[in-house]
Amino acid sequence: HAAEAQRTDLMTITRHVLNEQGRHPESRGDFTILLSHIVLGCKFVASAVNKAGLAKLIGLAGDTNGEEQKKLDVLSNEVFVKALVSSGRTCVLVSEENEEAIIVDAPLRGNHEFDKIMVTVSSHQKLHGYCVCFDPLDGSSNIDCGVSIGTIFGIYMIKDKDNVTLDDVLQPGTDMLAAGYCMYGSSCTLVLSTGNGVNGFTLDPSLGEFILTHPNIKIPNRGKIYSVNEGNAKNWDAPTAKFVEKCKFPQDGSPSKSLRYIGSMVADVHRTLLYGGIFLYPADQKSPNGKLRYADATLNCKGRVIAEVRYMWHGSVLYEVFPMSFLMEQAGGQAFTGKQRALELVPRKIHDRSPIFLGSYDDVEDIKALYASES
Ligand code: AHM
Ligand code: MG
Repeated sequence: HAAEAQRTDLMTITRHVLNEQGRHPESRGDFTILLSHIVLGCKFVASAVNKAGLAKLIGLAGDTNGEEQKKLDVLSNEVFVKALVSSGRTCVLVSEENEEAIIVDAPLRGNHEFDKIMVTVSSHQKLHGYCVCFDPLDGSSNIDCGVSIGTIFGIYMIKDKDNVTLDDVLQPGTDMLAAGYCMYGSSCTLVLSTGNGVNGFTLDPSLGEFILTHPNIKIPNRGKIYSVNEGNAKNWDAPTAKFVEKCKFPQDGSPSKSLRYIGSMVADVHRTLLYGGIFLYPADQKSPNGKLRYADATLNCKGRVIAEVRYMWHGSVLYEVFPMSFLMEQAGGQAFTGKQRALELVPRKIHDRSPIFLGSYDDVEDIKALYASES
């Protein structure tokens, strides 16, 4: 009977978030509204990703005038920006695809008449405004061969939505209100935390709804898998190299770990969250004396050389490192930069990057110990 009850009593993502909201009597549903727009973006991208191969080969209906199809990442970005702005709850958007932060026009920050009627706020009350940092479609190298890709997002509350500045975005990850990702894989899975554990929802295409399939995800304390681009090994620093050596040739009698690396952060992190283990995007010292300089991505760069930056930082702080670190901690794991707890970073620029080690609590303890013994 219990199994039957599960099948007929569907916990959709909206219902779940509304339930959570019930614990905060002061809340008026602004977050639920924002989230429903994010969910819409994810559904759109899921459908576009599914059609992408076909669209390329035979073209899609409606695309008759020979215009080139928009690249999926560009299309996804447009969809998310429009969905977020039309939620009427966003003040600032930071997207991997946009060099500058998008400051939402004041009338669209939840002040318009429609909302005043719908949400019945009295004149002295203000609707909540949010900042959303996102990578609309991460894992671009995997798009054309049909391997899993994903959307990543992190959400902050804006303090004063009538005076929005970039400082509202350049906050430590510990200030984040919620974070999540959606993976477009063999199934479409949305993983979300609003600071009260982590839950996973799978898209039922026949219903068009995300259904709670992975309640209260906890990452195993130790895992059997490590995940890293070993092609960069010659540029690793000593702690990373030692760590990976130990994964392959453990000295303490424990079994060696398996290597899994997809090259889509969402897919690699999702597997890490469910199976345990560690995902590494280490600092990359690309010179014999460790001093060669690569861009720190302040220009949305992909490896463009500029002066005086020592490493090529990989994970973007705002829309990769913070959301994934938030989820890991919420699931009982850890996230570390090689120097500090990842969520305590304070980004100086919106496209700042950082090395990242995240996953099972004990596995991350090991890499922390190696860095500590180095300094
Ligand atoms: P993208 O922003 O071009 O999509 O690249 C981001 C992806 C991440 O998802 C993944 O972790 C990383 O690039 C893999 O990089 P590499 O192929 O250098 O190992
Ligand atoms: Mg990316």
